Amino acid sequence: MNDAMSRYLDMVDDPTHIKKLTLEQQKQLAEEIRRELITKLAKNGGHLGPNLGVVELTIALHAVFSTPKDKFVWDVSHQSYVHKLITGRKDRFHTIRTTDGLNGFSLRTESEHDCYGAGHAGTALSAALGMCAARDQRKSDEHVVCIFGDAALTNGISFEALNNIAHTTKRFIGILNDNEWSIAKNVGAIASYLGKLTTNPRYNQLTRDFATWLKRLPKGEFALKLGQKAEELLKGAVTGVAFQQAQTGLDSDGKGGHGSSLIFEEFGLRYLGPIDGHDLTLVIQTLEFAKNCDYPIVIHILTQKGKGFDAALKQPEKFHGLGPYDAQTGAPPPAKPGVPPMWQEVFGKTMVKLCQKDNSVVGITAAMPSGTSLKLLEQAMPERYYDVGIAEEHAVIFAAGMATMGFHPVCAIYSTFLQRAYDCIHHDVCLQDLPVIFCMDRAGLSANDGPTHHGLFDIAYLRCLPNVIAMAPKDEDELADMMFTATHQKHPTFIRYARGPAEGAPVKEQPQLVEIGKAEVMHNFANNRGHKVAIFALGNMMKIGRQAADQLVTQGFDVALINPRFTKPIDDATTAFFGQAADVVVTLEDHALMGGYGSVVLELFNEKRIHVPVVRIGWPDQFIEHASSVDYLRQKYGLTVEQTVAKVKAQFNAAAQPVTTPQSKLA
Ligand SMILES: Cc1ncc(C[n+]2csc(CCOP(=O)(O)OP(=O)(O)O)c2C)c(N)n1
Repeated sequence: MNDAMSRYLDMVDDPTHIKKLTLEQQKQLAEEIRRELITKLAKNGGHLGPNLGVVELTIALHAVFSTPKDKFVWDVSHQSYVHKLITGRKDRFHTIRTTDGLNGFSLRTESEHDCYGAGHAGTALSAALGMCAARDQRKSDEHVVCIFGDAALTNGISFEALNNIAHTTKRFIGILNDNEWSIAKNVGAIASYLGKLTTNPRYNQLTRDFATWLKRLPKGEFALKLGQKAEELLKGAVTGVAFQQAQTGLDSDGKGGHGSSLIFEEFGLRYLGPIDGHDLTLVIQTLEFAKNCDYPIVIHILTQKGKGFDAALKQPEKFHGLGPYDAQTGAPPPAKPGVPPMWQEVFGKTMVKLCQKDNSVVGITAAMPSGTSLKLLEQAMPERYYDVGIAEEHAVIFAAGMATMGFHPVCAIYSTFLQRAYDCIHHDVCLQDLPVIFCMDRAGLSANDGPTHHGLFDIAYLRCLPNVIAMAPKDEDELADMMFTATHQKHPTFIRYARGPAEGAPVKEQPQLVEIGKAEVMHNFANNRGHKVAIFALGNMMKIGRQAADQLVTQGFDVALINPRFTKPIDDATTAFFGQAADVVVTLEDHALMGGYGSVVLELFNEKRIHVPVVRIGWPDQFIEHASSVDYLRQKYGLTVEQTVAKVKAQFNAAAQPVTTPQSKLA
């Protein structure tokens, strides 16, 4: 039954079909789903490793519970692809993370089976508890199951939720999906603690009532087989000692784990595990048990990231989330020649250079060593590198603490994830005016990830805070200069740069200081009697600015091109000068228009009473969807050379029309 024509997967159009399959058929389905993941994701990439790890868990969840009535809340939700395949989206699965295709995360608008949207880590326990509270309020009976990874436990919000669960509800099912990996290897004391739970028989006692419950399963032939298999596997997965203890009640008070300092039990949650998360039989039985519990429970399952694909098992970090790959070998396509280095790579190399020269500089990442390339510092100077886990708030306050002692800590955090640490930026860094440096990666679009990952708001959320110095480099050489400049400041500094390839500018051997608040005039007016257009192109929008300038010059306009460099403090004098001299000003930014760089310029013109039309090019006031490419989205939303030129010309055409002022209307 495993040829392409007769797959069980083809029969599963919605989750009720899972319940109609026998256990053996469900196991076969698991293999088919693994194959589907490996082959379908090869073309466009995606979160392969995490999804290969939750195949049995997801089948078991749908075998035991019934969505959409019951609720599954996935933390981050990058591991919800199997859930998507089972919940009526398999025919569109090949479109995942592409234009008009499925989103790579749970999305409430995509399916009634996605009860909660996510993309940022650590939200699932709180959201699931909120659903439990709502259920209890309205006295309905649905089950809420929260699936969270071991790395979610490095996150503060998860603990805020854990602290609150036992006081809020009697019915809460948490599944701790422990594969020992965040994106990189999981870090910190909790990771070590989970390791102990897994390997130390003193901790992993099976509970007496669960063991009894397993033995009492109905004696039908099918169920008996399940029970026997579970017993064997339990012995294997949890160690013989633990299982015997559970059977005899040795060292157990019958509730399981009490007295063995299990952290979950201290939080008032029943802890069960660890169990083999790839043993479908066992996972189903454990979930059945949890379904009948009238107390909050956490089931600790052990899974392997990348299970079923050798390449992914060997390189869990690389296969956490990746681009296209060969479905047989896992190898990426050959690199295209002539592609500039990534912004991230230049950042990582510059960090090493800065740390080598300046003892006050250290690097901090919140679980993103490879994404940010801070791993280059880890490799070169591990003593100057900190991975604090998925803990952006902690990262920022930790940096603030170091800064009080004379250090220049560099927090490499994606623009979108830094949003979580906003109060820490305000209260701990800016209010105390500490020289923490923020390198805000992925400022701009993260096209195939979509709205949870686009970094389009940082200029707006930072510019209102006093003491901030905020910059955006036009190319990678200027990024290095800005990082170097930041290490010489006594104030908080923020540098935003995009995902992906930089501009191909040669990077100087030694970076140079940039004057704070000083723009760079790339090209001044020619004063040739053409209409004057001043283009302020921020950061990575310089390329579009340059090309738009060239086109406008060809069409007879007199164009000045300015690299603003700073969004705070901006270069008042240069900005005002060009505002006064130009007939039309253009601002270009890879950021939301509302509150962004264009707004900064408008405010300055207003203060200085400069009356010039300003064409602002940036992202509109809506959440931008995911798509196959940045170019597609820029085209769709008007951030292109052609549309910039067209808007400038439209501005002149509008100015040529007779103006209908309020007076002329009255007359
Ligand atoms: C706030 C936030 N910081 C960082 C990330 C990037 N990120 C995505 S998944 C992930 C690791 C998740 O690990 P875990 O929860 O253990 O799940 P696994 O992938 O191992 O199944 C990280 C750090 C994020 N999504 N959100």
